[in-house]
Amino acid sequence: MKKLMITVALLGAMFQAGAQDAKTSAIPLKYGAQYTGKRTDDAMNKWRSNRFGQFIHWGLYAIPGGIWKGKTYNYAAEFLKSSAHIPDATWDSLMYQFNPVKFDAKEWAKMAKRMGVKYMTITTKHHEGFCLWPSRYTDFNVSNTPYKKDILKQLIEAYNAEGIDVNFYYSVLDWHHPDWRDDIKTPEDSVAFSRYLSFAYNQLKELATNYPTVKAFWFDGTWDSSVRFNGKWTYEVEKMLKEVRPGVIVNSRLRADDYGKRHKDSNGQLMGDYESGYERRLPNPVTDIAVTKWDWEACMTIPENQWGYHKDWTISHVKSPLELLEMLVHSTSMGGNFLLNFGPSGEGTFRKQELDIASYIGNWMGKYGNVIWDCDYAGMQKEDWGYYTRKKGASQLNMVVFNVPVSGLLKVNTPKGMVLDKAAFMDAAGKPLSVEEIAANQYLVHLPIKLYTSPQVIIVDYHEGSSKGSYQKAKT
Ligand code: FHN
Repeated sequence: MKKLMITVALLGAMFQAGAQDAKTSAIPLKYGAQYTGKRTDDAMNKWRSNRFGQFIHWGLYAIPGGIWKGKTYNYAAEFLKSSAHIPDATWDSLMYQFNPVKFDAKEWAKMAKRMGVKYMTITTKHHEGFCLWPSRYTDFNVSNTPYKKDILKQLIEAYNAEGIDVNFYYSVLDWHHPDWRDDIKTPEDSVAFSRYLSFAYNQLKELATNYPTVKAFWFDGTWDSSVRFNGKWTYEVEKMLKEVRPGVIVNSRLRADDYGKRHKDSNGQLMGDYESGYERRLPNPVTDIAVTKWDWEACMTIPENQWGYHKDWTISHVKSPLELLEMLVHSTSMGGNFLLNFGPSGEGTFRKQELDIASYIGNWMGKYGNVIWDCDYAGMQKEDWGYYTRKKGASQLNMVVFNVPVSGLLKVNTPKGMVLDKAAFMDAAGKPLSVEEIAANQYLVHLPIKLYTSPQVIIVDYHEGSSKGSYQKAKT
């Protein structure tokens, strides 16, 4: 019934909008996008310049690690409670086993620093409802485990000490809380869910207040109709967070507008400070190029779909360091951030594949991180050999080459007015590569013919001007 009423209201609003002056054909919204375009304040500029982040999914689900009573469940390990149909009380009792004796926040932060990430997003509370901080609003938190200590406090101190920003993931979906509802079917549902929304609001205010260096909130678990049709609550949460923590950044998964639209409101405007719908996928460099108009972030698992720790990674493809590095470069080349997920074990350790990936990417970032950090979409079409990035305001173009053609010739199609002057490998600046203009706004960069076993970075100097040669257009 509610959805029918909303549909009628939306149709009415659209009709009304149609009757309005063509220039303001927007549907009137109380809880739609608060602004259009990109934020340009210091906090958002820093978030954008970070480019590379570490996602960490850690909770009680790390203890069973996808296996229950000897049976392996192939679905995402953080969903084991539902995959294995585990009763609430049984699952909640895992709290009394949570004692990550090998957890060392400083070691985690040092690994992250070496990997080249500039921010880390930690699951403060995932769908299971267990809190990694001593929340005063629920006993289902780390202070009531054998471990006792505040995980968030240790992580924030350790990562901030390494110069890495910390953001909070928060799942609105909460399987543990008795007042959670995925849909409002009865007046009792409505009363209970209102209590739940107050609980979640208070927890979020607690997080924003007690951890003052938090830089962003990463909302999840907001897809159910109970949240979607509570646009007012989502609006009030974002408003509160930005009052408690001025400059704080909120992803697009929180807000819902007056009609239950998420990410983009009923007028197609992005809600939240960046688009966070790219999950285990990246925008297409051609068909999704519009994404460069706003800030966005892609989050990525190392296996096909494991966010929390799963004991058995043989059940799906495990992405190689090179695959993940290319995703990072791809994201930067389209003006987005790349958030790579790690799922520590119940003891607080990372598996060998995660450590190897961190080490490989870290070695590359140690040499070439300046073509990622503080870099953006270069405004040029994607080439077959790889990706362009460009530091804001610089008159240099970065070419990150993953696929060297057998010819050794890298074609560069420049926008009108860009003239290439010289090019050289980033780590061989003194040995220029040959740059040949072959047509209007078309060049070839000549590479030595040899086997390349890692992504090559070429820095190109250019100036504003027009092509030297005069090229006859074909008469067809
Ligand atoms: O269900 C969650 C999942 O466990 C994980 O947290 C991802 C991360 O983006 N979000 C949801 C699935 O879309």
